[in-house]
Amino acid sequence: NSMLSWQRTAFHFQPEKNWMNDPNGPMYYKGWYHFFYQYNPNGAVWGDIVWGHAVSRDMIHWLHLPLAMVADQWYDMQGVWTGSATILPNGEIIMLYTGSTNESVQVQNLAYPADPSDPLLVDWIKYPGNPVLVPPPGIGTKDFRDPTTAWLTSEGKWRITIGSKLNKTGIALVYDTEDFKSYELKEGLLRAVDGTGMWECVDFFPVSKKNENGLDTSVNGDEVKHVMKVSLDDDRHDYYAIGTYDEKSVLFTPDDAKNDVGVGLRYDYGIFYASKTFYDQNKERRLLWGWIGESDSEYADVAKGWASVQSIPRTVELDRKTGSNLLQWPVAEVESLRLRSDEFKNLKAKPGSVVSIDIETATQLDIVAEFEIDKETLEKTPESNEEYTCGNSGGSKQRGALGPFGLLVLADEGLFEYTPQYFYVIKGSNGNLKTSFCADQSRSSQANDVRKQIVGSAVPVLKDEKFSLRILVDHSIVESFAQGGRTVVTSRVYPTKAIYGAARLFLFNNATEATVTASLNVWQMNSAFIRPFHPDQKN
Ligand code: DQQ
Repeated sequence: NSMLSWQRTAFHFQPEKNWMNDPNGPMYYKGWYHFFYQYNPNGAVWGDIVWGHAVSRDMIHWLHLPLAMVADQWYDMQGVWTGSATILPNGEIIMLYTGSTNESVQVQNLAYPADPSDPLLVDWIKYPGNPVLVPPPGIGTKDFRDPTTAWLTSEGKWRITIGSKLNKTGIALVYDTEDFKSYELKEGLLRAVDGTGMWECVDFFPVSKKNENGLDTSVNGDEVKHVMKVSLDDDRHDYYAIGTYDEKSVLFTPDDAKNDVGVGLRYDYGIFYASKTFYDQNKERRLLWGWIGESDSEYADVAKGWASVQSIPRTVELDRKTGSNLLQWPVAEVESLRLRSDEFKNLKAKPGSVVSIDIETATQLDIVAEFEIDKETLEKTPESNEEYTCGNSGGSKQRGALGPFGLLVLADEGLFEYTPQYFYVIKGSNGNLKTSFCADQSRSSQANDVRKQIVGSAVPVLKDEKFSLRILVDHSIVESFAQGGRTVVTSRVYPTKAIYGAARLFLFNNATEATVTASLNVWQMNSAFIRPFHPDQKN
């Protein structure tokens, strides 16, 4: 359907057609990044789930490969669901995934490459003794899924965790294994949080307290903190907590009880779900993949013949300045797509103004921007006890003394359509600034069959920091990283006018008092090659 084809991405991963959801088993092997994903080969809606597979040298340019695993056994007849890869010290690859059986029971299965010498890992073998795990007593047969990457215990066993629930309490079960075929259920739970419901796609990994390097999943000790992430089936968002992992008691304890697993911090305050990290031993970093769904109707998905994209992989590290949140940032490889750049220095935006940013087209962009509020206004603005949350606000139209200000992306010349990515700043007690970062989708499209929310969250802005923003724009996708990736917001937007050459970029300042000074670097982005598979490419 060519009318809707502009919404396809230029540099975000997507299959040629049909439905995609969770990222599965990401890893780096013999020079290639492997990416598997939940895929419906038969249509643009969820169902008939199997594992799609693609490989890349840089996670930007992809080669699609044949389906890695299909639903051909009693133990995965209703779906080859989400799973994770573990690379053993001897280089062997272990894939654990959830199967929905012929009776719709959720079980865990083991698979491995048929030919480990094939860097593309085209063929996969399912272990004949599958399933290796069935729901334990007391756990619902449909509440037991998404095994993690395994990590080593100090006694040399492998440990995994699997999400579940007990009534409305989200829980993570823990198993130890020596051979990935037989498992011992540990007493107790890695974590349990009341009221959070089913925990899907649990992820558990260490981050360094010392530097920006990522760590292998098995690293533990004084120099690391642990991160636990859950995907809440009930509200469809990915929540993480930072804390400590006690191997002996098999327990994760969050640093801050308010920010426990499933109730505090989110990876992304927009649309981003079922994410999964892996350790990239090639470049010593931890990378995060997340499923970015659609905000349009199922009807529109069927009409366009596809649904969902994947985020640009993000590096994840502990924010060593705050110590209390992660930093996410698009992998450096995406910068290889940068073409011409336009630089704008010290643009002044008066209260209540919109300034056109003179670049050619604005559908494929990488934007780096910094903003400052004029000091005089900051000083004379009275302290206020206003509370602001993006979702309950009037979006970019709600005016305060010091904000909102930011950028209008995917806008058309006449401003019939635009999607503000903005900061809202409040001068609180003792002159401390409280900052929110939000994306306002309410005027993103004149179409009426799409969801248009105002989303975002508080973002720490430390003393002497400017307000900073990185935005990737790719047709219907906007990924925004505020303050170096402390707060991230991804939007899917479906403009009808701001498409192709008609898309524009604007600076705006809707504050009533402050003048904002902005400096921007805007790159036009090349399209990535995403190539279909041809059988003769196999060898
Ligand atoms: N998607 C998979 C499940 C997982 C869910 C099925 C999360 O394994 O819990 O497609 O989106």
